[in-house]
Amino acid sequence: MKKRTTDISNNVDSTRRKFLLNTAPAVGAALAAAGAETKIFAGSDAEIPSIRIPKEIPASLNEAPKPGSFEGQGMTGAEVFAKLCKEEDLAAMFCCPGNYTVINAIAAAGVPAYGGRTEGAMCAAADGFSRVTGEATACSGTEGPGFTHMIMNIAAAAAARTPLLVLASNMQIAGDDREAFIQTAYQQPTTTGMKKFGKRLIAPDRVWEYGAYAFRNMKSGVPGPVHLDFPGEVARARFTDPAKLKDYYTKEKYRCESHPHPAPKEVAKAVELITKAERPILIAGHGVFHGKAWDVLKQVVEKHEMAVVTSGPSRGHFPDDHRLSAAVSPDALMSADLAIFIGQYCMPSPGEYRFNPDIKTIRVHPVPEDLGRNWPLDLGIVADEKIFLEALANNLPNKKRDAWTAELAAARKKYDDLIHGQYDLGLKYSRDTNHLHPAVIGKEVHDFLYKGDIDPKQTVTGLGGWTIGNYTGRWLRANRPGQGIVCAYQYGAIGPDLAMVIGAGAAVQRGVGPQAPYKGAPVLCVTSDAGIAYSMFELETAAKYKIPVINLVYNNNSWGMWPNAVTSARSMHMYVFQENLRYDKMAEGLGARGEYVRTPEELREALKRSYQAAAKDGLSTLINCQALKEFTSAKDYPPGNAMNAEPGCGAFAH
Ligand SMILES: Cc1ncc(C[n+]2csc(CCOP(=O)(O)OP(=O)(O)O)c2C)c(N)n1
Repeated sequence: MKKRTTDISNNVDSTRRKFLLNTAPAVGAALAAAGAETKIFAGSDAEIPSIRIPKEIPASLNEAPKPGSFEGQGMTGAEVFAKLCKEEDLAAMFCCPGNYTVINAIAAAGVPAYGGRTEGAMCAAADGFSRVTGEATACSGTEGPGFTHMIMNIAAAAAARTPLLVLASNMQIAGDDREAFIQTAYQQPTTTGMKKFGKRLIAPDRVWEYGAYAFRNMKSGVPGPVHLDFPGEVARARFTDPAKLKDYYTKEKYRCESHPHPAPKEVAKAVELITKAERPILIAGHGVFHGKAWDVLKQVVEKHEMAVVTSGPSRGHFPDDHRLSAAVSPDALMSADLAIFIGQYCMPSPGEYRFNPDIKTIRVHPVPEDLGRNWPLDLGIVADEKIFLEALANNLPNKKRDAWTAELAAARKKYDDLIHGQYDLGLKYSRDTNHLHPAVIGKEVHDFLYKGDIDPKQTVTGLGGWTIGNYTGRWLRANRPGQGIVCAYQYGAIGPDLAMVIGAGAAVQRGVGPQAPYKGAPVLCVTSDAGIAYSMFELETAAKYKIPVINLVYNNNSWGMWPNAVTSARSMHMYVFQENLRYDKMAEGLGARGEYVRTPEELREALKRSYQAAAKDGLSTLINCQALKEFTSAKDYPPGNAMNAEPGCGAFAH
């Protein structure tokens, strides 16, 4: 029998420090060092055992990969599929148990795998990992209930064009339409409208072929979710001879790396339009991030002095702190006379962007079908984003645009004054009420991450919530590729935020892609009290894998839409919660740290403590920021809640 570990210390901090001193930073090694005797949270009652990481976790994380082989017993269908996932560098898989044969095979093949508490949150975590790296990731759950729990976050990933592999199943084709045993679900119709490609596999010998379909779709053109469901007959089929598999050839043969090049006369036309314009603005969409085109982007706009604003679910592929960035100068947007959309996967309609209705438009996109949708074009070009930017770098002349850059700088100053004015007012409200106004939270986080001792390019942030999302969006910055994720991007889901940032944190912990220079750094999430309900339990997942997340909860005791109930006498109870809930204490119960703050000073100190615990010891913290629901209302606390200009920082629709 296992020895029961009890903790007789009442001093939680000193116990944690002892534990942390024994802990190495890297994932497997850290958890191996932690081992079965690790105490993460010390209860005061000697009879109650401490929360701890069981030895099975580090032991299984440190196991060497063991891919299947055609020798002997042969490979299962799941192992064949896992082999393809590994050869395609599937960056990570997030799952809850279910679809057992498939998840075990993928983990055994050596794909980094994570197990969490809800399938929906695991789907968001996989999305978050992809949003900060551009890599394809997977999520998985059991056929009926696990899969349907993911739906909101599959739809959010579709809106964000995430290369997300949705895997689910367990049941057998033999049980189709019979309600045999439990859980059978018609999966593919359920993801209609939320995927780029999907298939229920029915022929075991086509498992490799459909794996190829999946990665061809995720890695070509505009990415998007792919949904494969794996009945038992496919997952558990056995193959001892690769010749029995249909289309069993390598990725070099089942997809290609050829990308569309713009015609020279199209480049010449673009150069002419850009050179003639007085105030051009380049909208660098998700395709610029996916195409890793950030260096050539900077080269082009510096050479020719264009304004740039990033759009999409990932931010930072052009730095917000660059003098040519229009992300924090919304007043300049209206005077732009030429918009150059590059890699804008999800197009707004005119009026949704704060541009002059007469603005001329060039749009560069890797597939022709979307050109001209929603937004009228003066020039549409089918091209790979990076290849087009390279052509511009070679063909655009050097140009100075002193009037335009001066206007950008003046607009930036005006915006800065505006948000500082909101902060001053928020500070007054905070002092008057002894509750934290959202403008104060935004400014405190900003100063802490970008104005103090921390490298302003280091910390990945993710943002959700309604009132808090709008306020904090004005203060968060993305100064390098993959530094910021917009959790609510386009789909507007409340709640995936923390799970998404934990996924992003896993990518930072492993130093994947643009996260490599910041490997192991803490990540920070700002979410709401309504939002935390959807992801809260994943603090346990963060603790289990030692992914250090600092999670601020804007606790205004309500769904921020409560003003909708004001004129409906029997409604308010549906919009408000119990007041002063202790999300921080719940976090402690899940193996994270908790902080409860009501003043700017308390928040500042909590941020410092939390970052230190995260950076040094891999611990996560939930900072419960106590607010008042009335801060949302312009009548009670002007200016109340308002959405931000798009495109720019704080934009989330496009
Ligand atoms: C899953 C989900 N449910 C409901 C909504 C509709 N909705 C949009 S914003 C909002 C209020 C959210 O309140 P909260 O997240 O607490 O934000 P706060 O204003 O307090 O920052 C609601 C209900 C939504 N977008 N997503």
